[in-house]
Amino acid sequence: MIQGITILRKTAGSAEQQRLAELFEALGFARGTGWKTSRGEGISFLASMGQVEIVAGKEDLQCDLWVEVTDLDSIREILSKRKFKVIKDVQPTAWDSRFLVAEPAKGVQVLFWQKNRPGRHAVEGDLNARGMKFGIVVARWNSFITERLLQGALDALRRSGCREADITVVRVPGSFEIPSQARTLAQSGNYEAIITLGCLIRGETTHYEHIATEVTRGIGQSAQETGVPHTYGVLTCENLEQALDRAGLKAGNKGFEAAISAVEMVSLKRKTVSSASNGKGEVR
Ligand code: DLZ
Repeated sequence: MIQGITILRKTAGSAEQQRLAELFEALGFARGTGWKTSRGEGISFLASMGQVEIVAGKEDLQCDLWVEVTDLDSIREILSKRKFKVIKDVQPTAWDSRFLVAEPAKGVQVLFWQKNRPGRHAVEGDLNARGMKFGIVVARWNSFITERLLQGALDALRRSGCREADITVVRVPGSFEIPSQARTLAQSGNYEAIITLGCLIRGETTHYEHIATEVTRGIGQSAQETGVPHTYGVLTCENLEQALDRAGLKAGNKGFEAAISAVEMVSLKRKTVSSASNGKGEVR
């Protein structure tokens, strides 16, 4: 199983390395776990969305790192303000995007690019959770499954840059108790989103349908009435095998998905609330 992929690039010296780190922090990357020994230092950054791309054919742009961004012009501004070297200024690519290339440290070239969007683009939340506060409500019933969902959710939050101190985990007896606790957390005003995790298995649950309906309705109602985004990581399964699949075995981890959705919803809410309040309907 792949745990992570790291691109290593040696800098000319520590000053260059710090300068690179400064750039990535200015762009909103969250710091990962670095290391420092007598042999040197590694400063790591977490990418909120990562991919490995293997390219064949015609691609002339050779850079150490490619970073897709939502607003290339803001990146250009940050680079100028912080006096980072831009070696290729904003220009079109051959694939309906725009890019620029910076050299934030000697010999290290970073390409930033943004897809062209026809007309006015849709507003989307980002996946950077730095500075966001989350409440997680997790049911103890079927804890064999729900603890896996919780690990998935925590993993997603950490990887998108959320600090441990900004996450509160609350355990409730069963899924039926999730909505009321979710509402309590939402009403406290201390959290920007609530992530709900539980597991209902038809085989062992009398009135399965009623409980599932009630839990779903309760979570939705809490979200609507408090205005705090809630995301839904409650599995409703026929049997244990199906539950295991959805808790990380074969069909992803629903806890991970619920946490990523929470990050996106907080970001989206921040953007849309600020656009509503500036009166111009402008969202960046
Ligand atoms: C009682 C019960 C049953 C039978 N099955 C489940 C289940 O599959 N998943 C779950 O999260 N909770 C279950 N519960 C517990 C109820 O959700 C609730 O905690 C209790 O009925 C106490 O109110």
